[in-house]
Amino acid sequence: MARRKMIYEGKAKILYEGPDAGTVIQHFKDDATAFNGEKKAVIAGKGVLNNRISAHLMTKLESIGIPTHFIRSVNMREQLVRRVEIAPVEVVVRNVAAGSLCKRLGIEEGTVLFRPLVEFYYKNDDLGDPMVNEEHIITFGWADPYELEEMVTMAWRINDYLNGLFSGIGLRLIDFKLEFGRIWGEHGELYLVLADEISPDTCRLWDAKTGEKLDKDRFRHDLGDLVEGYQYIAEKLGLVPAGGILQGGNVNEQLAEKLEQIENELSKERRLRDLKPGNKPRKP
Ligand code: AIR
Ligand code: ASP
Repeated sequence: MARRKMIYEGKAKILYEGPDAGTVIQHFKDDATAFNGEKKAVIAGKGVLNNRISAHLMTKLESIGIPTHFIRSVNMREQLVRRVEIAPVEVVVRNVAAGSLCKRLGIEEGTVLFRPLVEFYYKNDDLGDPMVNEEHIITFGWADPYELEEMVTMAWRINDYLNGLFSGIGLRLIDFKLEFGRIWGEHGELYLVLADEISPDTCRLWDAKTGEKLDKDRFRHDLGDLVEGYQYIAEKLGLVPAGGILQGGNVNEQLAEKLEQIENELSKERRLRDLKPGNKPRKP
């Protein structure tokens, strides 16, 4: 393959220039980090599973009218996405208390919140992604009031939809983090789309019956094999066959490529789709 130009390397993903203007290849690494990069490991299979899970969830969300950056899967570790400018705001939605909410406010882990809680964090590694409120976001221009409103509206819809999807397969969606990106249209209009990834790296998912934690908390708090948890989620979503895609600790590449082909067959006509009309274009 011709040398590709790298645009950005993050903790868990690399972005390369895509084949067409306005596109990017999003590559999922096997690297796992936690606590702002303090804890690190390379975990075989993580990238492949996150790529598949995120592609699937983005496609589902697109089908209910959430505009996303996702275009199509390229191979077992990579997907073609639209090039966006990421807003430096992480939107977290919580249904059940866990993680930093418990730490910060002394709430018992597992407490069901009487309504979903939306929080904002300033995306800045040097500062450790501090929690901020709407006033900070608007004062410092990280997003404008219209964008913020759109982000929250989308976050609520995504939460409703994903809650249903996961509860239907015996999983509880505890919380998750979203990132949004801006795309400029031909006439200078601005669109906001869901970007980054939705995967067990960015969601907490517990088994509904046993309460077992299946997400990245396994790595953060040494709760068990990370890939086993991710594979279980992918299996429940119908994305990998029972037994998973690992063979003796390594990815069964032949099987993974075959699954990718099937997925792309299904989405052959899913090329550069039009941006969703529900996402009102407006002047920046
Ligand atoms: N998250 C936040 N920053 C990075 C990530 N991945 C996700 C976590 C968790 C949710 O946001 O994976 O699902 C809330 O995280 P926390 O640490 O604030 O409790
Ligand atoms: N991915 C982030 C980090 O490396 C946060 C996390 O998921 O814990 O610190």
